[in-house]
Amino acid sequence: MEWSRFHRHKWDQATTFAWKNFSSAPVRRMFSFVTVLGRAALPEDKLKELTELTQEMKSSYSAAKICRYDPTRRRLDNGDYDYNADNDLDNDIGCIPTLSLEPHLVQLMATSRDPEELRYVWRAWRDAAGRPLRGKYTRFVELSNEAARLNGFEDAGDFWRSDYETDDFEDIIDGLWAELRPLYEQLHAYVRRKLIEKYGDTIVPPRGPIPAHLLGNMWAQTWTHILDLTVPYPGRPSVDVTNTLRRQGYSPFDMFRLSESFFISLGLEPMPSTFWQKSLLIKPTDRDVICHASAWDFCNGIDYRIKQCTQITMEDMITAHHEMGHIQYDLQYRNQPFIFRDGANPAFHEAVGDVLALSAATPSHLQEINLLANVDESFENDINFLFSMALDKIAFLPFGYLVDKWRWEVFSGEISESQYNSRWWDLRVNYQGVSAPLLRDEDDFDPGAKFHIPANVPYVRYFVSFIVQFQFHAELCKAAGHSGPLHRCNIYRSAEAGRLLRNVLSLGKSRPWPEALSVLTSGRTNQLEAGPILEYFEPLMSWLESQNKDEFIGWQENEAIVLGVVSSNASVRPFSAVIAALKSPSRRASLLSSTFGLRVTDFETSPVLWLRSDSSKAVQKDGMCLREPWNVLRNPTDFRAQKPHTEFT
Ligand code: KAW
Ligand code: ZN
Repeated sequence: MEWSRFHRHKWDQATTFAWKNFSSAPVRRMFSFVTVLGRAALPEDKLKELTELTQEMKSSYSAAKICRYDPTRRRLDNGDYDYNADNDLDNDIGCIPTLSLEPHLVQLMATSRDPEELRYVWRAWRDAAGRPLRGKYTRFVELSNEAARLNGFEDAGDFWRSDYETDDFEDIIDGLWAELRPLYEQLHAYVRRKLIEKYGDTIVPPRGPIPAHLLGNMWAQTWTHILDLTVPYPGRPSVDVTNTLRRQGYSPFDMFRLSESFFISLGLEPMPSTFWQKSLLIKPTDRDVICHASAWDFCNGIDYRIKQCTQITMEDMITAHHEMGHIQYDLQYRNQPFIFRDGANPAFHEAVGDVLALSAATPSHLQEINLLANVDESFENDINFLFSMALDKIAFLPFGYLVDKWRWEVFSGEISESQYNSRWWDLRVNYQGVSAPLLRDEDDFDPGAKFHIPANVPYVRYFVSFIVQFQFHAELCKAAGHSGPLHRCNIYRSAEAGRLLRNVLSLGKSRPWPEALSVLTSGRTNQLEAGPILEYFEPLMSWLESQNKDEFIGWQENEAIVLGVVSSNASVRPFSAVIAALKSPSRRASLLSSTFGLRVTDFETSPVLWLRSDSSKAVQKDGMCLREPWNVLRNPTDFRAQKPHTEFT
């Protein structure tokens, strides 16, 4: 509130000038930033409401906890977890939710290979973190739009996109995704096959989207934690150094020191002493904190901090580099005028630490710092390394894109409140090729179960970052005199690479980002380009294509495998028709024996259906015709409006 008042005061002063006619371009640029008020444009009462709303959503998300999975209880006859009973039972036995996202659920999603347990955790997290936010989010959207419109933008999405200072931003990223999608589809098809080998084709559909709970991550956004299930050439030294870090007794501070040493090796800034005194690098045990990693610039030239509930894992070591990249950028532009102390665009800020991590994670560097035994530069080792990088960098892309695609459409009104969740899943299926492992409906609010939605942090920055960081990598490698394939480049100790990086970062936001790209590339380009990331992964792309020769590439939505939970008052067709059939023992038997994907146990006691739908294959059996496109089942609120698709004759 204090900041908003100050900002409004500065705005009052700035708008008295006819600044658009000023001759100095940097001064015009300064004015163009100061004269956008953001949410401070709202009247006092609404500003307060919006601020409190955001705070509440963030706290609610951060305090969310779930109960432990108990495989000995609450199971149905067929072994499935009994979702309908769990709330009642929770009350009966007084379960106290104790598991928080970081570290418990992150670790569970990463390491559990029990699909029942994974599905329980996946759902319980969304019940605890997403659902309660739905109402608040609706109001939040209204107020955010109101603020954006007071600033002359069409809506809050339009306002966010203005950070990128270009009119065709959506077309640009759409084009980048189109270039990268073939690589994603190859990775997707290969991973799907490996998951079928592990879990079977009754859980993972050979031509369908991958169930979202099996990819090692709560949001299926990066897939590095299923490397063990998918590694191209098993039996070689793992490029995941988690165990080595633990064996060598690394502490969170050691991991940040390690990251710092990489920055210093390039001739960049060490962390100031206050950083080491005031950062919070270990999760406190005496209170709830927002564990999602963040980096803070207190704008006084001395105080810079990171907050991260650091675990000793390779993933968190990479995150340490990522967060320290934010601080390094802050340090590099600290001598700019206040208004220019920011990234050239939000994606640049996200990219800095990742650029270093691209070198730091190479097998040759890990050897150099004693985290990996000798690895020869064989084809197989290269593919293993590239594959593990792809589980991070390529798997992430569609998620990085769709989160804000969803928000832009919510802000513009294209997605109404009654479609929040179904449209989220449309995007998840279409872009990522992942499906909800069980039915979702419009009481759920699955976007809210991802930090950046309640915390109101724009997300497309990560998509752009994941592309532009490879442009950085390629240029810094050139500066460092690297020759050979891009994925083997390690810029450690290169003063030349450090100098080039410093030149770009120290500009802050004083010039439009295309100029910063121009500095980076010595004038070769001022645009976002997919070329370098494609070049980096080229050997993997060829390998995946050869592995996937006989594979179905892509996914058909109606092949998804979904666990449907049918409530007993399902009076609506098509479920009512299914239920009627299930209540008749003879019909039930025929359904049970069917191979086309409807599996049920005793319906009277366990109203749970396994549905594998396929509208292209209408099933005729014992006089029954069952036709059930998955998109009808996925969203019960949807199908109420539609003509029933299921016929029992
Ligand atoms: C990701 C990014 C890099 C490497 C691996 C990754 N895996 C997934 C991601 C994307 C994303 C995620 O977790 O979904 N990563 C983050 O959210 C890292 C956190 C952050 O460093 O980006 C942080 C988010 C944040 C913003 C505002 C308040 C609280 C948290 N951003 C910053 O701290 C930050 C600091 C300075 C300038 C801009 C942003
Ligand atoms: Zn970040």
